[in-house]
Amino acid sequence: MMKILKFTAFFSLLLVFECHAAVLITDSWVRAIAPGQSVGAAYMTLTSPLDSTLVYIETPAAGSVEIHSMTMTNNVMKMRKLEALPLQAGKPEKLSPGGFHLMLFDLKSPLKTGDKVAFKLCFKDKANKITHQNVTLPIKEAN
Ligand SMILES: [Cu+2]
Repeated sequence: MMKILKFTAFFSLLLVFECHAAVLITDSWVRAIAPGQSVGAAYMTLTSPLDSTLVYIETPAAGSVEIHSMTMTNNVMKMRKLEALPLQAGKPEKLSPGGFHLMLFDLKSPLKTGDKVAFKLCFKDKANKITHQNVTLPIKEAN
């Protein structure tokens, strides 16, 4: 009896840890683009319960995905590729038009409003452990 209880307690701890380790992904969407364009953008708010880093993103919809920052310098918009996006525990990191975004290159097909795009996000924790999260984003018009 004792053994079973101990095992159950251990297992619940594992479950709790797993749940808490997941990054909360909200306000996520992909910008609709006209046919013929090969580059797109995706946005989302990432809230990690623990210090973590977004290190890699992939989607079957694009050949490659990069993390970009966008800044205004002397009225000129500048985009810069980031190798990774650090996430502070509990602090929402917003990827939105005019700021951080995911840039989608070599799009396989047009991004039409109403369709959905699947993404796989890879996060690295402080112990360098990599975890993956799958998320599906709706395609919307930018307002
Ligand atoms: Cu960009």
